[in-house]
Amino acid sequence: MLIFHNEKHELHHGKLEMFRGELVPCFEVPDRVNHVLRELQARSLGPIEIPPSFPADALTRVHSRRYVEFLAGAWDEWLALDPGNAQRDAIPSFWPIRTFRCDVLPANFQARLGLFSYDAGTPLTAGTWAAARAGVDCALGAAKAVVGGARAAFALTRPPGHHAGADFFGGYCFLNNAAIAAQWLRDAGVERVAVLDIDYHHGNGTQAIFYKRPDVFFASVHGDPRTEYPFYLGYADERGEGEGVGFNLNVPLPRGTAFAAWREAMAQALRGISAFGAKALVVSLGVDTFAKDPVAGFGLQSADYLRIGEDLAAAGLPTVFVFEGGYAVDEIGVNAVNVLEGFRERAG
Ligand code: 6XA
Ligand code: ZN
Repeated sequence: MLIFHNEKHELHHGKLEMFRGELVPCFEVPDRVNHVLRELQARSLGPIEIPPSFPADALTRVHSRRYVEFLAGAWDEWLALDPGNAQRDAIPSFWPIRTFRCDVLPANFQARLGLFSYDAGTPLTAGTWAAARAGVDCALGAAKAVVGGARAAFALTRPPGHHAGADFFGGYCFLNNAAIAAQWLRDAGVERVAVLDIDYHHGNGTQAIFYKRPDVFFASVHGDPRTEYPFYLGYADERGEGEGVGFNLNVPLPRGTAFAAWREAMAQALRGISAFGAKALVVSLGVDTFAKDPVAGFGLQSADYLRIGEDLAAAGLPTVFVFEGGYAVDEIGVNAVNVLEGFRERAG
């Protein structure tokens, strides 16, 4: 399996995030990817490459231009406010919810930071843009490999992407790697693309990006938004809108769900993808479904990830894996690589 590694990921290293009422050290740390990389090397899953750079218009196929421009310049704006900000990450604290204007771009930086985000858990740092932008190249490198005939490819990157919408960041995500890869596959001529999100958290950004479209099917298995982040999206009755009705499938599961029930939920999502007639699959691969994950609540064990890989391979589709969440840092490498190894064993 071809693996694309984001060599700039460490440039994004948040200090603190708002979590349960206090600022705590970030869960989304560089070591996450380093553990996966070491495990990939130890188990020889395939060649590990740095991707080429892809043209920036792949970003604006999914994200709004004003959002991308804001992100690209945000750190410089933050520094211009106060040189002391070099020691502090930018964290939003105002949001224009309901009844507020979102069409006017405020001059105030903090106001724009809030306009383009939805939580206080996603610090923007000096290297966020460089890391996120290089991560998109990993996702596109993997998509290109699959269009070129590879059975599967893996984009190993952080920051993750699936919570980022067309014009907002949140949930540690800035650019939606999986959505950008799916759109790139469409633009490369793949008629119908499915995105399957198996991170613990609902991929609200990816869902929103494709919600009105019949050409990209979004399916997600995740913690029930009644109790689990991101809370405000991910219910089973969200089936798509307009031409997109019937092309969105959410399978929310209660906190505490163990592997047998989780596996049946993924089988349900894969049946939806098969009925859709997908020609390629993008998997948002989060491993925060692991029992010991500190920010999530399912009960999967390390060996279960081999079975997940096998089940995904059995779908028989060219597959782009994109790394998302997972914060049990010591086990994250084994769990993520188990999915890829299970896939490889089954795919042959
Ligand atoms: C709240 C928890 C964010 C979860 C991010 C994640 N700060 N998404 O893992 O997949
Ligand atoms: Zn997650």
